[in-house]
Amino acid sequence: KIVVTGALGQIGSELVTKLRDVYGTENVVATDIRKTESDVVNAGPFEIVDVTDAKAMHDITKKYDADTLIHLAALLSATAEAKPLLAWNLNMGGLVNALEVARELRCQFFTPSSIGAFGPSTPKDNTPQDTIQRPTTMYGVNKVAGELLCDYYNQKFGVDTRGLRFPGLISYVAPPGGGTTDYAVEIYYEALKNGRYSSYIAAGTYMDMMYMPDALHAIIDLMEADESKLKHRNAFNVTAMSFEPGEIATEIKKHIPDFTMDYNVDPIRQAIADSWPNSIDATAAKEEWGFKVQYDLESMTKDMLEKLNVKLVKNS
Ligand code: VAH
Repeated sequence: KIVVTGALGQIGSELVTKLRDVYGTENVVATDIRKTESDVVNAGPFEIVDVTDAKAMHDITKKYDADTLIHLAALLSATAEAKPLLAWNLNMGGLVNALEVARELRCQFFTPSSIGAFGPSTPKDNTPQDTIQRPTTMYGVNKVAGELLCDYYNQKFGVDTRGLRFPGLISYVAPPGGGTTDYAVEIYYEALKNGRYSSYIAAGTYMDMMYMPDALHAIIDLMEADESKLKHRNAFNVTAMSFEPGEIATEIKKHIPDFTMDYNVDPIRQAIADSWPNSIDATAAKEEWGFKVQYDLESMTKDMLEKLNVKLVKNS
């Protein structure tokens, strides 16, 4: 059985559905701090869990006799920068609670890292798997500390911890909350609803991105990989594409010719984006567990606009 924290978040809301398809609905327990009217809550086992409550996490994992813990509950970069102490307490407190549960109950463990784990002194182009990591955001501090803590639990206690440094993830099911890369999701919603978008990230700002279906496959492929083949654990660089706002706007215009974009840069999220790489190198992931992607900017945009259009029409 698999327990997922943060199951109602951007990754969780799609990963739970995917895991239930692959491993069976009853084998995937979704947990989050709140309940919503959604398939994640109504279509399979769901529990309210506050990840800062170590006992609650332990009891739920034990109740379902889980052998895998996927810890997704966290504050993303922009929210973390606005509330750094809350971010430290939730992101690090939740992580150490989850790692303790994995140690005590012998669970395999996954938690995401991010391109946010790199900073201004990291090589910006084709950022290597092993390189300097001095992030200047609270989110980045949390992600680097999280990577080190997960490696420590593997080396010290033998917990099978694995992680992925995700780029910006683009999805049409649950929009992200509080991220810096969220512009690349919002732009599709706005293009369909209003035919225009005002980007809070400046032209020419390159960031790595990935379509959610590829991110879900990467999590499952990594967790099912032969442990003896892994030279790295926490966490693998993974990416599908790197683009700047003008390029995604141009791709959208191929489908919505009247679409226009202008810029209203948010200095806080721009500063976060400027501290991150332009593009990262995913060779280690490809070599050690066969990482691959299906979607590039063109195929993602086509699929995203089609699926989002259906969703917006249905909800209108
Ligand atoms: C964020 N979407 O913007 C997340 C992610 C690489 C970006 O970590 O904070």
